[in-house]
Amino acid sequence: MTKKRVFSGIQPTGNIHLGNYLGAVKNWVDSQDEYENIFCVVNTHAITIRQDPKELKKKTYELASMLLACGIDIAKSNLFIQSHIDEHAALAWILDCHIPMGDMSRMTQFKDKSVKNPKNVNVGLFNYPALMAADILLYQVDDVPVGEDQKQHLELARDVAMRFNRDYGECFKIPKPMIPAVGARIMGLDDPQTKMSKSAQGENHAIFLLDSPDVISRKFKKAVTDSQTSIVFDQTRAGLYNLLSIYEILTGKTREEIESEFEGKGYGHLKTALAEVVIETLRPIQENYHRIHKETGYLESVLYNGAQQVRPIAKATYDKTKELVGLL
Ligand code: AQP
Repeated sequence: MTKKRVFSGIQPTGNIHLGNYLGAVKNWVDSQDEYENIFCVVNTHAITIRQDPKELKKKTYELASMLLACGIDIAKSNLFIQSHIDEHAALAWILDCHIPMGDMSRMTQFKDKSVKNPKNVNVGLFNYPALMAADILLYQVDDVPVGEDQKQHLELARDVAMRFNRDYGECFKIPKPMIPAVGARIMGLDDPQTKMSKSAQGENHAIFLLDSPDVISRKFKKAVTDSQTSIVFDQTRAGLYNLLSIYEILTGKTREEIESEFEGKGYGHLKTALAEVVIETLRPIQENYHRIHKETGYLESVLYNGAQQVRPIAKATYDKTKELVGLL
């Protein structure tokens, strides 16, 4: 039986954090055997926010090393860099011409990011979802494993694909979101009302995958909770719920087991236990990262081969699209 195909991407816009890991990367790694996997460092998306060119290139390779360090196995998965395949940007243009302004204007990420970057609200930032739709539709994928924040973009990708198929004839497979039940939206430790984000400023906002044990302990100690005392899964207590969710995913324990583990104990206990679990989870990832990142030749060959393998799929879809709209 042929395996279903998944595609997902991550931006080299900063340091990868626990939200990216739990909401996306961990799931990519855990389900590698089940699927035919295509993963991508989406550097073309990253320039929707102004980047230092040298830093962008450095971050792109660091992120690719980190994905391998997290357990992306090139024997089971394809890993490449978005800008190495020109069809992403080219298909995005054709899709742009088929997405109503009204649909695009509803995207909440554009609104959030324009507020965060008022000096550079560019057309690319607005069109970001068309490029994301192209990333996915090029590879005729079944499922897209992403965090909750990408759900709206994925709906737009599905809509444009269905509209295109209806108007021009069958071209794109309609992808489905694959959003984890827990961890789909890890919140900032300093502000549990906002999602953990690479580009947020606060010193204690995010746990980065390369943070040292001391830094991880310090950030959890400072994590915002509330003035109550019981340690229970209660969504209305956002800070506590966030910490418990991270603990739940990383320990694999049930909610009942966790609540009884911390019964009668204070937030300090939870924060210490959580820091230990995160430190132990990240220890092998950090060791792998430092080893892989030194092997520049190896990394470049992985990414080159990755692009070589998937380019024919991208090209076939793009050529079909061009033909259907009368461009070929
Ligand atoms: N806080 C989060 N909780 C769960 N999942 C998350 N993801 C991002 N933040 C969280 C998921 O990580 C994947 C890669 O994200 P991205 O690099 O494409 O960019 P993003 O969603 O815009 O992530 P950031 O960290 O907030 O980056 P910046 O600050 O650059 O915008 C996606 O699957 C995403 O859902």
